[in-house]
Amino acid sequence: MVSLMQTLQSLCEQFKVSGLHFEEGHGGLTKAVVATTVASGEIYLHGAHVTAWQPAGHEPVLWMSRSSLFQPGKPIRGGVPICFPWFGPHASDASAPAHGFARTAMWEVAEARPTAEGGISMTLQTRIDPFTVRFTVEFGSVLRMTLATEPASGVSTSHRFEDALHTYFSVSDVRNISITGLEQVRYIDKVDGAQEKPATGAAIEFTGETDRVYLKTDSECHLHDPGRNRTIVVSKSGSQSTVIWNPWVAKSERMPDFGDHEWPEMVCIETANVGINAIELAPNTSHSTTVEIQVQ
Ligand code: TA6
Repeated sequence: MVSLMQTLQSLCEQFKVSGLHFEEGHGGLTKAVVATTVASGEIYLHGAHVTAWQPAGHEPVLWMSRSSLFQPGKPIRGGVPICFPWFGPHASDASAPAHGFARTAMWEVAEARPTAEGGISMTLQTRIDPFTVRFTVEFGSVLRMTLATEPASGVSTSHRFEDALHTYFSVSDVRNISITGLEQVRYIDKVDGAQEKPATGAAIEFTGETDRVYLKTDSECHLHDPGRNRTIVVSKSGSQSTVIWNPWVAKSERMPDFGDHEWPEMVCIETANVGINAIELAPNTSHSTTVEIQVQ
């Protein structure tokens, strides 16, 4: 499949949907802007990266760093990075980009349409050998995102991949929130030697750098934020791992695209298939990882 790079003009001509337009975003990167009665949002073609979602009647839900880069070859910091076809550092190649190629790849818009409730659904696609991936985002009263992976044409053998929708949530203060839903799940503690630890039986609260990979779980998570007087519900399908992350002080200071004082503003709840939950994709099959986010 050879497709011309989509220009701003070609996108505007091809996808005429009320409530959707394309414009030049930060760093001159092309983004789609959604503005409807049910929700607003943004997605960059760079990395198929959702950078904003705000359902009608609520404050913005996703967090973006004010230090984020917007450059070819660099990931955007915040919103919903797509981690694929591996999560974290590459298992054997130290020169390979963290979290894989998807979040710095150029994706193309395959579809854009209105939804029954008056939102917008968009599908972007790219090829990351030996896979093709399609990312469908529904900007509505619920933010629904699906990463669908299948073998690229002509691939006749099985291939393993990891994936994660690495969602950054905006919170009043990470020291004053809690996350429920994972009380009964074992996890790998990446800030304590990647030890596997037993279920805590308690809600997750934050008193320091937190980087936990919960395995073999399809649990729904609730992010309780009394400072914003809201609970954010994160439900999923096709995902057996959930990652919870806040960098806290020292790690924030080590990341050039993350402001030193931004860490209290965010928490990541990531919908994933990593480690023992990685996917082995057989020829002529596909896998979809879906997350649905809504505000109560
Ligand atoms: O999801 C948590 C994590 O794997 C952390 O270890 C941290 O590295 C974070 O992802 C961000 O990774 P990035 O490559 O975007 O800086």
